[in-house]
Amino acid sequence: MSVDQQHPLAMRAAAILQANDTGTSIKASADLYPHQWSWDAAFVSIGLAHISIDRAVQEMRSLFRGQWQNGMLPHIVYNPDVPATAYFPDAARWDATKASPDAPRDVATSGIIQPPVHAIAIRLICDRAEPEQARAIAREFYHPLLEWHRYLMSARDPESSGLVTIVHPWESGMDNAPRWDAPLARIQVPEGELPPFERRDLAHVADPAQRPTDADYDRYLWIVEVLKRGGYRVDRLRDALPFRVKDSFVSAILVAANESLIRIADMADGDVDDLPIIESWIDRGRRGLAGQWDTGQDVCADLDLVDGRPISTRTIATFAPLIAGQVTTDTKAALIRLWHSTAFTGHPDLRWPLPPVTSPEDPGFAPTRYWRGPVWPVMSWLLWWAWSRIGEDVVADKLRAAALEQVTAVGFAEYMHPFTGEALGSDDQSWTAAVVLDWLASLESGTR
Ligand code: 2M8
Repeated sequence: MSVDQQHPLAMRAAAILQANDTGTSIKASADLYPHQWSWDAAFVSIGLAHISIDRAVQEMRSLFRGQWQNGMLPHIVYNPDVPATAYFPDAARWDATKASPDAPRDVATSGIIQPPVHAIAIRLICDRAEPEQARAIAREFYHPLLEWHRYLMSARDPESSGLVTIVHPWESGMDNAPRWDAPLARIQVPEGELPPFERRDLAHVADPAQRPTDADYDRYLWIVEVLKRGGYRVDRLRDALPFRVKDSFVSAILVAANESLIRIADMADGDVDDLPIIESWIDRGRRGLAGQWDTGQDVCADLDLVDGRPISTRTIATFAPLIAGQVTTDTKAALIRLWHSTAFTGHPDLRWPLPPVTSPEDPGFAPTRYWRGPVWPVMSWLLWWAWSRIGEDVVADKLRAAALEQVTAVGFAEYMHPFTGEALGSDDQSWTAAVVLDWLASLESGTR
């Protein structure tokens, strides 16, 4: 599958990726995010594969340079050429190399994770490569991916629940979602314990109201402090961690990623003894997710491990069973109903029938604020991919058409106002450009 490089939208998307390319990796966005983010890099590589397979592979190679000895793939790989003042928290704030013997010695990284979409990306890149090249890519990434997933299934699921524990809202990727309001609100930052810091993000958006509040930032940084002091040993810190949640969305992505990993193992001629292990991870994930689905409310809940209560806010995370795939007939019917309902794409005020990350019917909905209500093109892509995967082509096609219309009208913003369509957050966001390339390529080839 390839994309018509003369298509005006494809040309704009490719130009953004090129402008954000530092040579070794692609900045998540032009100004606001000047380093390489973990799940951004995976989505970016899916788009890059339509321009150059080699460049797509390079993107993932750059990210995996940051992988820790314990298998953890950190959420940021810092570019040493970018001044420390360009983004906060900078690498020094994490101090990963000093705090943990597992952190790489020669690459500066953060000390937390992001959703594990990487195996999905590698599999898609392989699907687009010639067979010999695909085998080489699979061989290169199979073991790093296996170790990454093993870390998630062990250090992040010591209970063998099938659900991944996140210890910071940033680990969910949906940093400021109302899902995290209750667990975050209870965190008290001890007086005088948090080293001072200066936020850099507010300088890059039109209105500070599009970003998290200062109170949220204090708590985010306090969690970083606790993690750092504990050597980033999430498995040992356990009860000492102020934020501990079983995240259904991350868990569902891991199920889908493990399915991709099986295919990668096959292409890489991986050790056949690994296969039952990966299959058991998939089963465990599916069982865990099934336990989170609340039929009465049509919600896939998260679980707050600190107070033991489910978190049932209405965000796109509730489509976790769809992302994990293989849904039962009843769950599928419920998901389709929910999707078309006024809680998501059927809301009468929407500019395009695209899912706001938080439902307009959730009390935490805020249409302009980061992860609390806008439409994120990259999330539209993930859900499009998921609907296609379970064979719901009509839903998927409509979603892709609306998403392309949105970007054509608004540009390659980080997120958009669901009602007015206004561009919000950062301009020229790399993953927005990347998913547009993938959508265009899928349209041209008639495949999904
Ligand atoms: C946002 O997160 C970073 C922190 O990691 C930030 O707000 O500074 C989130 O949208 C996250 O999901 C994304 O990966 C990152 C870069 O696009 O920005």
